[in-house]
Amino acid sequence: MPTTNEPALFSPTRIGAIEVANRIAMAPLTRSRADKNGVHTPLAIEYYRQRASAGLIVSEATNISRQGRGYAFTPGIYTDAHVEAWQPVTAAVHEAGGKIVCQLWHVGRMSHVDLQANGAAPVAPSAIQAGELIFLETGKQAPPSMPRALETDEIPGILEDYKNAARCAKEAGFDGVEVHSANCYLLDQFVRDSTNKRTDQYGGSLENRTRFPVEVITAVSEIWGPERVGVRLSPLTRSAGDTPLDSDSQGTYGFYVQRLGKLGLAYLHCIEGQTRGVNAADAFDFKALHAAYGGKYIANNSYDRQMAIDAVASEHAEMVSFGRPYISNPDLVERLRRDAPLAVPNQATFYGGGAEGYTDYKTLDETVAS
Ligand code: 8OZ
Repeated sequence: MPTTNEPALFSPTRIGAIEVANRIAMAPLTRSRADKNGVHTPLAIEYYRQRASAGLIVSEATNISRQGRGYAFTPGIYTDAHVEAWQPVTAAVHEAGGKIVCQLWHVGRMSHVDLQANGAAPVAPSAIQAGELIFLETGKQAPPSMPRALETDEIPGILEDYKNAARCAKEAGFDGVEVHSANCYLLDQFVRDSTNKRTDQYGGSLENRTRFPVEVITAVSEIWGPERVGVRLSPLTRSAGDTPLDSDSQGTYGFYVQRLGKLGLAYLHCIEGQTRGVNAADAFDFKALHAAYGGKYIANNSYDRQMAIDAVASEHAEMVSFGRPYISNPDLVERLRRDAPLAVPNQATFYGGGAEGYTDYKTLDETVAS
């Protein structure tokens, strides 16, 4: 049990309807180790089990549909095979005392015809091509294909895909879902005026640009109850460096989270800066964003131990999530508790491959014993 003078970071809390053992979350981490149909292998069971001492695990971004897939070997949550592969993962996390939510992902324009059914073009709010690189099944990198602008009457079908994925996540035994509305993927493409040039009710005004993301989150909440639904945002992320920001990030995301604040969600999970870059609390007022949202907030992006302790103690955040440190420190909570050194992850094994760089990182106790 935590001692009374232990920082609040290590104490239990409740985030929406989810009771968590501590305030440390594992951020979603794309590891690209599923099979080519997005079905996890048993290695994923061990990987997530090893990390179950996190108060909350947010699964790696998980495709809600074939259309929503943009990177080879990322997992899905829309077929029976996906559900059956995730079931032992969630069971293992629960057996080890942890909680896990499924991150629901549609990449929008960040895809390639080779990853789509029948070589179809990826879909987006507007036909504007992304400048980054993505991985194909051949292992080669390629620029995303030119996307096709969604017809207004296709929107209900995508909402259905989100609902189907939310139902599948329930069947797979997750504790909730996190809607991926960050990192310049489909929902973020709708929010930003740089990627959304639509003239229907899903483009133009702030109300219109946030309409589809709010519809998705509302639809998913109908399946789970809003208190088991979180949302992830990244107002300052340019994806791999090329995607333009919104012309008024503070105003746009402030408006968006005000709408989200009315839905009674479990939490808002915010990447405070360029994803995988430095924390940029000086470039954007994340405290104002949290205040505009008004509910529980999970802070993310290059937090260290002291920053995390301070963020929870000052009530900037209810929880702090860690991404890359979780790759190489399965027992991150214990290491932070003891203020022990953190192992550095090997970048060469971030994406793709097998057990190496995935399930072979040791806990502190295993390191000391060996
Ligand atoms: C790294 C590589 C591929 C995708 C994200 C899902 O940035 C991702 C992702 C991360 O949200």
